[in-house]
Amino acid sequence: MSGQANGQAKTDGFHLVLDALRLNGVHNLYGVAGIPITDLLRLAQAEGMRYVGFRHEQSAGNAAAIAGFLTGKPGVCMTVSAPGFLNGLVALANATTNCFPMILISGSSDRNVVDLEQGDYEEMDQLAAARPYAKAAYRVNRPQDIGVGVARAIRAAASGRPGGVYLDLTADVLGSVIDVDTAKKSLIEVVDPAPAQPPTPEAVTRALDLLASAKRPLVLLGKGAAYARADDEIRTFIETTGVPFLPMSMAKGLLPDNHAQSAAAARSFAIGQADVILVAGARLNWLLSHGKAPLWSDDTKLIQVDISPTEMDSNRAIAAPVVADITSAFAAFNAALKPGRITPDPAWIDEIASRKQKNIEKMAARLNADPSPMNFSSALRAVRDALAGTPDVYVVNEGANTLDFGRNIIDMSLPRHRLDSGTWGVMGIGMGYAIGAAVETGRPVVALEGDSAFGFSGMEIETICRYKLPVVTVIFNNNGIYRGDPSGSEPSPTGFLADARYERIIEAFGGKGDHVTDTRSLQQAVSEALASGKPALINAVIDPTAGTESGHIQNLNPKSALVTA
Ligand code: ADP
Ligand code: TZD
Ligand code: MG
Repeated sequence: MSGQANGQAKTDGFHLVLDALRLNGVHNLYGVAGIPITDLLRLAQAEGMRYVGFRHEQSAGNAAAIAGFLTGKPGVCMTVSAPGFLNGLVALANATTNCFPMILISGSSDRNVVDLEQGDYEEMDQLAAARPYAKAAYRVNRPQDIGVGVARAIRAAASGRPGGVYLDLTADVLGSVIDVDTAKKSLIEVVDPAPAQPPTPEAVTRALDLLASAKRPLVLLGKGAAYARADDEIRTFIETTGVPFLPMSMAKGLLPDNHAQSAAAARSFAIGQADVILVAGARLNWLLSHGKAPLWSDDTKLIQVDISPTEMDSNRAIAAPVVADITSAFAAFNAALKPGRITPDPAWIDEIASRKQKNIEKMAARLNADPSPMNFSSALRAVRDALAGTPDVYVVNEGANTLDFGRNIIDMSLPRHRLDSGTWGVMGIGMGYAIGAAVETGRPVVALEGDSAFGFSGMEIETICRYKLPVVTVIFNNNGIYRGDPSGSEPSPTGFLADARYERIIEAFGGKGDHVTDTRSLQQAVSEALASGKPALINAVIDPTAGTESGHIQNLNPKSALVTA
């Protein structure tokens, strides 16, 4: 705390905000500097906090959001007023959509001017703008309320279903001076910010009874299960019961993808034919076809474990709802399991195994081909081989084909190591997630980026080089969104400049750039870049005709009988 005035020890809003955050275990900040937060960020650094400065608030916000997913504590992003806030708001909304705990703190202009719309510098009613896109939104109007504001933001972000919280700090509050004694008393150390929510015994019995009645049971794990850090409880349950499991994209690695009970290579068959499915930490949204035909059978009975009570029955009937946190729920399941009570029919296990085998063989033929130019399968096989033996590398993945092929080809063996476009299928998370993961974990990150996807946050390559982060970005360069244009044609809505030399972007900032056209060079470039621990960007040239429109979700494009193009 700072200075003296009139013989009394004084502090100010700047100091108090940082004191409140540190008291609650926040030591990393992500953001972009400017009025009115520049001094706040300088002070944070001076006081030993880690501040990572970005080129665009959306990436800073994405870094904070993924920090939340990776640590289980809200990640914090700081922005300037109006436009900086709005840039960060996309990331806040994305965090809320994905159930990641995050706090967006923005400085705001003087209330007396903003509220009368008198045209202040960067004027905007940020609180009102944030509210529809955040789990909660608060404004601090007096320095003695900073402690409460931060405490409320932390609780709202982390408890129950996690999400993004907006905290508005007026320029006035930041600059206000108050007594150290008053300030100290106003701070709150949040006790138990994400309290356990154990299931009721009835819910546990109902769920296990239903699972025990099943011949063809299946467990479906979502990123909420990964977030819950119930790694041991889930693994024990699955291995004790012998029930096959399927991970959603960001739940990959909760159990290793090469686990004998993984049904991932027989996904449609397993979902379609199961008689009871236990869904844990996954919503039955578009990513799961809303739990409806043709992927799902109407006869399948569902158990759902989720911390949010209103998730139950949201898309189809849930026969056995278990409203609880996943760690408590699986601990309760394990405690109540009687040996031999839940036993999948051996024919079911055999059927899944033989489907898996067939699909793996089919995929192997595609993976082993070595076309020139490379396609998505061959290039991702090269990346997979480069990653083999280094399970503790974080994988960030966005794009359309790059994402869909990447999810299937790159196996994960550790939980919370795959970070991707998530619930919105959003582009632009790549560099922010990569930076957040590198900063929070200190581990290497490989970002597998469609050339379009990369463009949304590509300037953050400078950030990666500035902080010397071990991030290896691989651009799957097929000259466009889904595909490239034929040479000589006018640029189409999806086509980009042919043969763009993305690797030169990182060279401008002193990083290592590579331009590769074959699988052997790609594998070698990824291996070397990871071993160096230094920023690298590999421009992998992919056949511009290799991708399909919209990747695996072409069916979601609206169709009209009148449009034939
Ligand atoms: P995916 O995209 O992997 O299918 P979703 O993001 O759709 O996963 O679903 C995550 C779900 O997990 C949300 O419904 C959320 O409420 C739930 N969830 C998050 N954390 C926990 C937790 N600790 N315990 C139980 N459920 C949780
Ligand atoms: N804008 C935002 C923020 N998110 C989006 N998902 C889109 C636009 C639409 N979109 C997709 O859904 S995928 C994609 C866009 C623009 C890019 C696909 O091209 P890519 O990947 O180069 O990243 P592939 O490998 O060429 O398919
Ligand atoms: Mg592309």
